[in-house]
Amino acid sequence: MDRRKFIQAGSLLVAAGMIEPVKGAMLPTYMFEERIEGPLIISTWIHGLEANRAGWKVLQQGGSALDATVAGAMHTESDITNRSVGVGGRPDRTGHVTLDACVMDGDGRSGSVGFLEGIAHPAAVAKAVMEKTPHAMLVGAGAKQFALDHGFETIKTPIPEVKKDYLAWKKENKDLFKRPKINHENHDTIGLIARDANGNFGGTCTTSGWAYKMPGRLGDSPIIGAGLFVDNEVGAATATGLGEAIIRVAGSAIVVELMRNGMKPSEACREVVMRIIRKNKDLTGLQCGFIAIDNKGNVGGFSVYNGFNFAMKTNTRDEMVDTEYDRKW
Ligand code: SD4
Repeated sequence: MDRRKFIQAGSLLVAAGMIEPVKGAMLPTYMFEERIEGPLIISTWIHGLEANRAGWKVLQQGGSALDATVAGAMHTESDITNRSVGVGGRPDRTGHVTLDACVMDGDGRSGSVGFLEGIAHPAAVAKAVMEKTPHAMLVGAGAKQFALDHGFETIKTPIPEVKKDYLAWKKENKDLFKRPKINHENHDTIGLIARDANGNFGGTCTTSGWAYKMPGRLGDSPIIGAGLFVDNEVGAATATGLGEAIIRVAGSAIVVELMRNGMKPSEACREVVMRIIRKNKDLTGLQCGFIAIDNKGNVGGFSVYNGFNFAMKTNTRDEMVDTEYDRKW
């Protein structure tokens, strides 16, 4: 029996009351039953389509998976309509737009920046941290100085539309600890993972983080093992959603470890999402989603709530994929 039929048969057995479903969960499913050959790049959310195309150019020219994901991330960082990444990002509650990003390659090299203000491409700065320093992470004023010393492009943030929204928010919003609603209407962090023509993996994650966060707050996106993890021996995973919940389960690192122990990408993503669900009594607004690729070319994802999707580009595909989820909004 092939896997699709197996899953359908499983669903029928559940419907007929012949097997018990896991409480509050769906049967594990696989987004793709084919094993994808050759280079591939996948990225969170709809803006991933264009980011993937930018990354694909690098892959087509024989470039590395890491460089492809950085190119894709930089594309999204330049998009002034994106409210959670780069130049168009929303500020913290004091009006400062602070950007976070990390990169990792399949040999375990990584770089990261956090709380970086006024620099257009945190993903590229994260890569420079990896390549040009003995460190894994630079934050705040030090990260900015490093970026300036290395000639990275500067920006003025928040951009006027974002500042207008911020001022309106400040007037109306007294509940400073309210959770953001991260769903299909309000999302944008981009996590990209890829496999290149040599079979090497790489990934990048970049964000302006939780809108109106406390100053100094970092989410999962610049944290290696939380927002991103890559290992050529296994594959790669990246995350989007409420960073605090993702950090607390070491999300992307665990997805990769579960794949190392034999789970398919969707199963591994689902297992980490279910841990998040078990650990958080209040799931109001707590959207988190993971996507992953394994070194056999299986691709998958899973999210807490419906509405999460990812973009996928391969030699034959250029499309959005809806992930499975545990809860409905
Ligand atoms: C964060 N994970 O800073 C990011 C936010 C996000 O879609 O993914 N938004 O917590």
